[in-house]
Amino acid sequence: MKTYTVAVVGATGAVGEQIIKFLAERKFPIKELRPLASKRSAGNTILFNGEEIVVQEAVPEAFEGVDIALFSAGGSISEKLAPEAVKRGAVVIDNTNAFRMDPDVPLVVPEVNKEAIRQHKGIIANPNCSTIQMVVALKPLYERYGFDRVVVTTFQAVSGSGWQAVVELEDQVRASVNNDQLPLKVMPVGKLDKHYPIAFNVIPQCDVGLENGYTLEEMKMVRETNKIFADDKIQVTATCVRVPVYRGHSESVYVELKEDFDLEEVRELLANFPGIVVQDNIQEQVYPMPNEVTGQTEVYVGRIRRDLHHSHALNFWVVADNLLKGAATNAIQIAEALISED
Ligand code: 25A
Ligand code: L14
Repeated sequence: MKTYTVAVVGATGAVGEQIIKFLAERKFPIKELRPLASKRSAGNTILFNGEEIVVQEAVPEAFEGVDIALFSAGGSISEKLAPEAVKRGAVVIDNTNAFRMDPDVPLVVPEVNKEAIRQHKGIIANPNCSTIQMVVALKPLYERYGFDRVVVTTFQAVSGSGWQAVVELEDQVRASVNNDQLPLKVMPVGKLDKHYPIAFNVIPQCDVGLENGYTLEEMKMVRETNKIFADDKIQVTATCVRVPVYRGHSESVYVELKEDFDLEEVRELLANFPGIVVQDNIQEQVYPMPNEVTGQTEVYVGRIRRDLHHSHALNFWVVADNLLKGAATNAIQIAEALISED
């Protein structure tokens, strides 16, 4: 079997760590794993298949001989280093927002648009975590009924913003309980000056605010959905909210289908779709929650119900592990699809 040299940029980060764990679990055909991170982490070791591997600094030369490079170290690192990796012959699978809307870069969720991978010119983009779980849940509905209107509200875990945000939530919970002063460094957006507590709070902002009144995270959901379905007629409106959850994004989705539907058929379509698990029985209190999907690779759907007012509209709840299907799992599924063509 052909084997590959795989670099992971951001190997010590929240997503990079899951990528490395998952490459081992899925038995990805690896010749050499090359964990890359900032200078801070260079020299540390990570465990891969029981073997200790030294983390190297992510510099252009580190991509010599690399076949596949998985990037999860933030947009500015990808902008700088992804072209360097491509120049040296690697295919880049990028987890950041840097190239997603570039017309030369396929934006891929394998369950939805795997065939787009073939058009790559060196870089393939992994969509935003909130977009991925929504489009997986929408895909079987799109195929069967079509739709052009989606309204979504997200409830996003702090790990989406990286390790520092996870540590911040834990520290704030401890400080709150002890009546100590709260550390305020990351939420809602690390690189902005103003910070609010996320412990025992809800913040209606993920990523930076834009002139149109939406946040960048909300606009990612809008544009990425159009690109993934290759359908500019789909109208998405998003409200993205940060909640004090470590891991697992939840979303409330309203979708106006193009024709009337049978609710049982919708449940079956969703349940039979690869990558979706339906947990749906409100009377028995069955529905997905972030605490329970942590560590799972599927997209979980529940609270499926007919809208009370619009005859073709449906409401549902969708939960997935943002570090797995929202990032690492999707990236590795792209890599697997890529090498299946070799
Ligand atoms: O720039 P942006 O777009 O705003 O985004 C930056 C953030 O996006 C995260 C990324 O996560 C980062 O915080 N990110 C990127 N894609 C993501 C996605 N799809 C995503 N988050 C969710 N979904 P992160 O903070 O978890 O990881 C950052 C990784 O990037 C490496 N890095 C940073 N600067 C770099 C660089 N690599 C190369 N060149 C640079 N200039 C970074 O390496 C990390 O791998 P590091 O050495 O700087 O960080 C290691 C530090 O992380 C802390 N840490 C690690 N593990 C743990 C931990 N803390 C607590 N518990 C742990 N288990 C340590 O503090 C360590 O020092
Ligand atoms: O665009 O802070 O992939 O939750 C996804 C997670 C940006 C940050 C992306 C978060 C990131 C976002």
